[in-house]
Amino acid sequence: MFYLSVFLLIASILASSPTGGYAPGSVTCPSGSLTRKAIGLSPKEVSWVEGRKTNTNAALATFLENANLTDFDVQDFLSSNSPTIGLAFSGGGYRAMLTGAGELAALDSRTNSANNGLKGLLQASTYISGLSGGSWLVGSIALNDFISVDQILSENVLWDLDSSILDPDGANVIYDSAYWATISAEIAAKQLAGFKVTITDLWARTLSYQLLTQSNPNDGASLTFSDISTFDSFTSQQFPFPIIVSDGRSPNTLVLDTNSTIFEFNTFEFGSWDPTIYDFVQTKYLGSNLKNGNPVSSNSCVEGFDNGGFIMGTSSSLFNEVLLDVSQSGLPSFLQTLVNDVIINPVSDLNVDVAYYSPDPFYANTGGFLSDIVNKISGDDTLYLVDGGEDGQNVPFAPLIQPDRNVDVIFAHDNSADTDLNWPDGSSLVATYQRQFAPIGNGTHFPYVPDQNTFLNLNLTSKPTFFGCDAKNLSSLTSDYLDVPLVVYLANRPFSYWTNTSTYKMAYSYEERVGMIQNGYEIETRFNTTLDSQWSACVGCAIIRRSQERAGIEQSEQCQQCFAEYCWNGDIYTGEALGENYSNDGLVSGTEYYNSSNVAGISDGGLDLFKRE
Ligand SMILES: *[C@@H]1O[C@H](CO)[C@@H](O)[C@H](O)[C@H]1NC(C)=O
Ligand SMILES: *[C@@H]1O[C@H](CO)[C@@H](O)[C@H](O)[C@H]1NC(C)=O
Ligand SMILES: *[C@@H]1O[C@H](CO)[C@@H](O)[C@H](O)[C@H]1NC(C)=O
Ligand SMILES: *[C@@H]1O[C@H](CO)[C@@H](O)[C@H](O)[C@H]1NC(C)=O
Ligand SMILES: *[C@@H]1O[C@H](CO)[C@@H](O)[C@H](O)[C@H]1NC(C)=O
Ligand SMILES: *[C@@H]1O[C@H](CO)[C@@H](O)[C@H](O)[C@H]1NC(C)=O
Ligand SMILES: *[C@@H]1O[C@H](CO)[C@@H](O)[C@H](O)[C@H]1NC(C)=O
Ligand SMILES: *[C@@H]1O[C@H](CO)[C@@H](O)[C@H](O)[C@H]1NC(C)=O
Ligand SMILES: CC(=O)N[C@H]1CO[C@H](CO)[C@@H](O)[C@@H]1O
Repeated sequence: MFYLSVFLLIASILASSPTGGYAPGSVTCPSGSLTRKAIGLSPKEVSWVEGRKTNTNAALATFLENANLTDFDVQDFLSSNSPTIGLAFSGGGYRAMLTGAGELAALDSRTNSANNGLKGLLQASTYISGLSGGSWLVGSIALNDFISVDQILSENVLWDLDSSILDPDGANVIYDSAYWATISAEIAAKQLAGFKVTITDLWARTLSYQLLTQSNPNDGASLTFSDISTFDSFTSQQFPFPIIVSDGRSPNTLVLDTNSTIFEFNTFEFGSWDPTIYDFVQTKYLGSNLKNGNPVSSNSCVEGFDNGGFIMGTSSSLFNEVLLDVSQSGLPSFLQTLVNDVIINPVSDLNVDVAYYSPDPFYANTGGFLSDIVNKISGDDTLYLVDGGEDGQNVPFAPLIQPDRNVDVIFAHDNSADTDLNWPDGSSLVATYQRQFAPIGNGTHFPYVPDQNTFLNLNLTSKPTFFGCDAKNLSSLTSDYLDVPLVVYLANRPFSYWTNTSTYKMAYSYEERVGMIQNGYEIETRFNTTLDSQWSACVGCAIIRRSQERAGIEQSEQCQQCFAEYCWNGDIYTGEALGENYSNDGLVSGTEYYNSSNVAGISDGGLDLFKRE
């Protein structure tokens, strides 16, 4: 079974990048425009989601039947309602990837564990988004034909993080030099094919050795993000629609704020819903030279630019910084030049984390309003993309709050390092909440959330918290308040393992990986439901809430109790700051759901470069 899937993967890899390697290659252009305005979903996504709904409805029926909701008729409900569920996985390096993996595994019906009350919710979800470290999770799972976390752990072929990317085989210098030589040749080939390369290409290739299958003869060098659309598990709509997020940034600046343009990659399309771009291009033809969406020359389109590792590398480009520490003496001269350029050149230094998308697919398009901002990010023939968490929105909500996607409930997995001790404090939600009020928000909406102090001091990060529980109260945000998703917020928290490792910890032993993943599983399941036997019913109440509000159905007594327990009720913390005491140990000491004797200490060998995600 395993060998068979590897074989199938190899077969599809051979069919992707026309060069059979990392370099993109020329193909004949398809007819017609390769871009479209961001009006509605792409026809391909519409038809995929339609197929997906059959599967999610069946999985949701099973989940709701098992969740033991009282005064609720599952079949009756599903005969006229079909809630759309989105899952979001934040950035935060391997911490976010591994903790997120445990959270994901808790929702996966394939996970080999006792009933946890949530299994099958992955199968019931329509969308899954990731950025930076979260993109490694979503991307590597999707690009490996939706492999399960269980399979990754038991086969131990993916996510080998025993040694850092900088030193992939420990002390084995010969293996290392072969590794760097291969990577150098691949990136040089991309450059030779006429594409600008940056340190993001180097980051992308190294990352692929860990995230894409090692049984693959070229470690994902020719595996593209558009290839996902050819996988059996995708064409039969077995798993949610994967989306990876990245930010646009003007060249030679470090400015990123509310007004930054957010880009998404999905297997069909790449582009932005923001008014600054408001355009999508077919992912498969990224790298093609387009004018107003049409190929400049009909026999010179490009395929293979949308390399899967390159897209994950773009979303996590903050980690380019790590590569500046690599021992120069071990590197081929081509890579030495690439790395040295950003070390010694002050202008390049500002661009250390930039990925070049050149030619810019949206160059010379007619643009949206806010065209001054367009000119800054795509004013020449290159589109400049950086790490998806750099705008402070470290949980990738943007794709899930697009009204066209009709998402009813978002499970927000926040593994950010906001506090000094690397725990989340809700900053990402605050940033997404605020963005809706700027012109760049362009009709997206997000429920009310409080400030970070409230998150910490009212225990909104110490157990799951629901936001936007009562749609009517969102009528001050939009008249379409019933379409604003309810957010189930799950912040990183220690149960059996210290999952607040540094964002820049670059190596994890097998035992550390298992510890991180298990703690993620416990975050999602409320410590395997031991803290609340009603947890799965409460999750069910959150999922059905918007449908019930649309139909004017009163909540059951049980759901009202759940909402009293898990909804943020609008309170703002104004008392004496507990902040310092809170961050002294990252948790409220003495809580019933935390037992320090279960938590093994870990040594943190991570680099501490930035504290942004
Ligand atoms: C929770 O469930 C997981 C998966 O079955 C298991 O590995 C772990 O030991 C359980 N933890 C507790 C505290 O029961
Ligand atoms: C639902 O109830 C059944 C029967 O009482 C029980 O076996 C099952 O564990 C319950 N499920 C959950 C998620 O609590
Ligand atoms: C974002 O843009 C709007 C106008 O387009 C402007 O009013 C606002 O000040 C900008 N915000 C930031 C943080 O630059
Ligand atoms: C937060 O949790 C702690 C520990 O369980 C508890 O003592 C405190 O009252 C809680 N605060 C609020 C506002 O619920
Ligand atoms: C309800 O809406 C008001 C604004 O009208 C807002 O200040 C408050 O935080 C909201 N409450 C909740 C629980 O979302
Ligand atoms: C915070 O901790 C200090 C000692 O570190 C203690 O004196 C103080 O009472 C604590 N404050 C609260 C609100 O718990
Ligand atoms: C993790 O959190 C604990 C408790 O808050 C703290 O003692 C420890 O220093 C933190 N570790 C890191 C790497 O920040
Ligand atoms: C904490 O865990 C240890 C070891 O699992 C156990 O012996 C102890 O009773 C637990 N303490 C509490 C307060 O639950
Ligand atoms: C809802 C909304 O405001 N949508 C706008 C988003 O931006 C595009 C491009 O400027 C407009 O055409 C839409 O009307």
